[in-house]
Amino acid sequence: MKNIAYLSLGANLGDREKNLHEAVHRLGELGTVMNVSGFYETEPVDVAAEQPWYLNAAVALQTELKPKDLLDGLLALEQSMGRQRIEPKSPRTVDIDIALFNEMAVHEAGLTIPHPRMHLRRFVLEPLAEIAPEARHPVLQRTARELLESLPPGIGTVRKATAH
Ligand code: PH2
Ligand code: MG
Ligand code: MG
Repeated sequence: MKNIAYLSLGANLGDREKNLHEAVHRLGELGTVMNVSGFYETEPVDVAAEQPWYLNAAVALQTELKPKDLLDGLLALEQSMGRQRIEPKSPRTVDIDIALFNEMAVHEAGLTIPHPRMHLRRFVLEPLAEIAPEARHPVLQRTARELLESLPPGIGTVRKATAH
């Protein structure tokens, strides 16, 4: 069974660009990378203290893994790239979140799909709409493009950084 997962990648520690490139490469261990967005320079949102700006991107991954197994693989990948979980939302070498998985809604311990805040976050929706404007949020019944267009302007600046 082939699934399509849309992943949101973010880094704001170390060589952010190198970290994202390495993460994309390593995602090949969990499936087939079908598409990668450009990299976006983004203002931190939802964080307690001041921290560096992020580089964010989106990836379409075709995978045979079930959602929970994909999550476990992503957490192991993050860890092997030196991610330290000091406290929630602290700066990180790489964070890889499952934004969408097919058009499934999943509620398990430690895993909610669609990602519960993806529809509010420009740093997720801009890269996602670049590679999959028609990807649909199964609960809100809106495409990535529609969700992006309905965001209020202003909060959380997002700029295209490189075409990678
Ligand atoms: N990730 C967070 C919290 N805030 N802000 C930006 N710009 N990019 C992120 O990837 C990000 C964030 C929690 O994972
Ligand atoms: Mg995250
Ligand atoms: Mg995460």
